Amino acid sequence: MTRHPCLAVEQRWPDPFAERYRQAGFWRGETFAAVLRARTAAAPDDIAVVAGETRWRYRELAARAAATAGRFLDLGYRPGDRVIVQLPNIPEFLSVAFGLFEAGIVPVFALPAHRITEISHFAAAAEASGYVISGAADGFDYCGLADELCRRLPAIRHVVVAAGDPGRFVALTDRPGGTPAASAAPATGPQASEVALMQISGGSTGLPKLIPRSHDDYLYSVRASAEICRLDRRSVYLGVLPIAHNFPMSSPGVFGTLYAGGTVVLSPAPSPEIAFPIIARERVTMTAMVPPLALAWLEAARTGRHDLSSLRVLQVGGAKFTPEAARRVRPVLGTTLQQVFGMAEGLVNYTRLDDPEAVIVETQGRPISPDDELLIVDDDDQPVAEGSAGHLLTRGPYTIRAYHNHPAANARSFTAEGFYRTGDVVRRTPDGNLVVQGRSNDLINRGGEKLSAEEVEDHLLAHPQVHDAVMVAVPDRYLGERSCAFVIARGEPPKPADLRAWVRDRGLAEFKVPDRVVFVDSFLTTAVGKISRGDLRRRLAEQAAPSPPAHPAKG
Ligand code: AMP
Ligand code: DBH
Repeated sequence: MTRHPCLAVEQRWPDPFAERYRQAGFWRGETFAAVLRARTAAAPDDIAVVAGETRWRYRELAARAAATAGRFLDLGYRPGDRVIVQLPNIPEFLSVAFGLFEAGIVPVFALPAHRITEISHFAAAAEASGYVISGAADGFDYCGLADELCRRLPAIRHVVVAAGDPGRFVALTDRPGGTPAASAAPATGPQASEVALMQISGGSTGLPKLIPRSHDDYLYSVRASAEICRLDRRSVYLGVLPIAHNFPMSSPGVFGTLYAGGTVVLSPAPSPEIAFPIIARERVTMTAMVPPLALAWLEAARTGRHDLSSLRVLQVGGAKFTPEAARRVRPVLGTTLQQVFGMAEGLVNYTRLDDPEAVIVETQGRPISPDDELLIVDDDDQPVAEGSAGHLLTRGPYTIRAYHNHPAANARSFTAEGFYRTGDVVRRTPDGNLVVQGRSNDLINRGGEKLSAEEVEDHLLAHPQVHDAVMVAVPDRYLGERSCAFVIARGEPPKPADLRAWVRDRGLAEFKVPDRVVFVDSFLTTAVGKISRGDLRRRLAEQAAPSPPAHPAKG
């Protein structure tokens, strides 16, 4: 029997909801593989992907995806199997993704910044049996990471290196004894109601969680996003953020661009020095970025050395973009700003391209779907007065009902009625747009890169000279937030730089290393009896210095 990647019972939308979403035409029974087939049939010679000198037409992308699907099936992978994909912005990202979609194998998209601790956690949580990397990229040796992963997790049967010469696609390790029991290759492709891929949550408590997205729900958000952004065959989308992230992947991102039959251009790095010449050369029409990068682009564009006249839409999201910075986008870059407030769990809000300038610069927009249900509630889950700030809860046709295999997180993150607790504090303006006011949980948003205070604290606590540690967000002019770890030493305090090196050496992504380490004798200056760690974090955040310099020295 071939196992198909079905949603688990708790992840399914209850029947009346599923029926409504199908009736409304949101869920169309389309799969990612069918979308690529349709675009390829319609315009096989249109350019699908550009990266440096590499240009793949739709038929070439489709052929490579088919070859990838065949290769994985030959290696013994079957629909429903899960594979960790950790690739930078290279064309093979898309041929691997569509290849796995076609075979019904579920890619779990890790970020290039993730390191062994995170990758082994994802692989274990997803029960992954394969790992796709690019070899070396950005000066980091992913093969070394793969070796370590294989040592830790015998369930990883293959490491696939998909990069370099575009034709190359090799299994690095065919691990002895790892060949799966032969089962028939699937007679039919995956169904739209099944899991297409898994995204990774920023995660406010402890380790990141896996987010299962079905073809139906993810493609709805991709298609509707492409419509909101008016993408078509002539659109040229520049991927500057790592496209493994949900925002540049699907809002509308690279998938939305391919959905519309447009061209995806991949930038090897997000800096203006690299990206501006690419925009000029490829006549890029749209791109997406986080606020700190938008500030850098605004600064660089003032010199006006590059022709950015093709750029029509600049999306900014992932963290709060201040109205002051937002106001400069049109005059400096000559493009329409679109604010995007989304989450890998589902809900995405956009300002619309023809909104009044005040809405575009002052709000984070409104939901994609008329069936997105939003509640803004107080600490007791009761609705706040219209216009007041409160916790945002949501459910709808592309917001998950449960994380992958994580009952404890599901109990915390979803209400009994199936609403997802976003952890964001928002208010709604009279015209229905959302303004993000802050967070209600202990997720630190470092310029769009999310990290859990608790996850890093656990690593700090493992240090022999650390008695206790609490990490908080401190406001920062450039990144929005930075991390500051308050530490009570055991005996002689270690050097802050050594403690930061300790966290890095534990195999965590660099963005999780505390920006500052402050040693204290105790966490509380006043006696307050019992206090939750959450309260403690909030108190320490208030004590922390308001804002370090724009480019503080690490240490
Ligand atoms: P993640 O869980 O990693 O997908 O990150 C989603 C979170 O990023 C949201 O819940 C928000 O806290 C934050 N976020 C995303 N876009 C924006 C935005 N435009 N403004 C403020 N916060 C944002
Ligand atoms: O921050 C995010 O996760 C995010 C931001 C904008 C996102 O997932 C999205 C749009 O889809």
